[in-house]
Amino acid sequence: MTEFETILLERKGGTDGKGVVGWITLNRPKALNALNAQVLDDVIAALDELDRDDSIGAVVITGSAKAFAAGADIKEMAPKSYMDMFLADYFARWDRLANFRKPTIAAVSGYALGGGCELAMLCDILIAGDNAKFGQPEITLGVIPGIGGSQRLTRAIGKAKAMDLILTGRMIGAEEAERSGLVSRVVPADDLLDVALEAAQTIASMSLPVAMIAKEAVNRSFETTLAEGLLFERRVFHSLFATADQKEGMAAFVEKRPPNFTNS
Ligand code: CO8
Repeated sequence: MTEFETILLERKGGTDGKGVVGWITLNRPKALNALNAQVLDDVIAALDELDRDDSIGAVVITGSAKAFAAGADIKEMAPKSYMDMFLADYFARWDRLANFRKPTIAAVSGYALGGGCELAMLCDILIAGDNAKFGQPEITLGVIPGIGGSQRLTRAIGKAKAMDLILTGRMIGAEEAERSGLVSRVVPADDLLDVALEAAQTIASMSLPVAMIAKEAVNRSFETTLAEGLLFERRVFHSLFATADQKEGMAAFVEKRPPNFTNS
């Protein structure tokens, strides 16, 4: 796999009949994985590579034990003018992750602040170590969240809690994050990477097109009415009966054996 300046890109899993996982580790330890332009370029290039690789069925993004990411790079942003930010449409390209079609898991240990919390929320599933700390402290820097925090956090945890975090800038721990609906699982910090790999391998063992369609269906719920979303789901559900993987999955159940999906 390609080598990058600010991230490590690996391929994991794939043994014992398990699915193959693309593994991205943010790697700017001296800056607590602060997200600068290079990190963005590297993550996008890695996602492009993982997208092209048909053997990859899920992707995990993680950081270090101390920090998933402590936010956008404040030192890079500090001197910028309005026109710098506007003309570059600063950080709009993180949409690449939101629009990435294969399932993604954020495995969060330590700080996930500002852009770090937003990066985790761009993933489909968020698994936290019990040492994780989440927050949107932008207001303490004289700005507001800029990679979706005011929108995705509010959808994830509701208005009262989102207002609390965004207006006070306070951090919450993993337990409060799970209670609030931001996080799907909290696990002992030492087990985080194993649990994330296990979950990603499980997803990668499914039919990739079916997993991609399931992800699309859940994401529709954020963009449309209930009636339209339900119709979308039902029509897509019907369409899966044109796939070999539906035939295989149901035949395997009836024959009491594991399915052998062929992504077709
Ligand atoms: N940017 C740049 N450098 C950082 C960042 C950051 N976000 N966070 C930490 N660092 C650096 C520190 O400057 C320090 O570097 P140095 O050793 O050269 O002084 C190094 O990482 C270690 O950090 P600390 O010494 O501060 O470590 P502590 O353990 O004492 O504290 C904290 C850890 C609490 C996480 C602390 O580092 C902190 O508060 N960091 C900033 C958190 C923050 O405010 N994040 C939000 C950033 S703003 C943002 O994300 C906006 C996103 C939207 C932008 C979109 C634009 C459109």
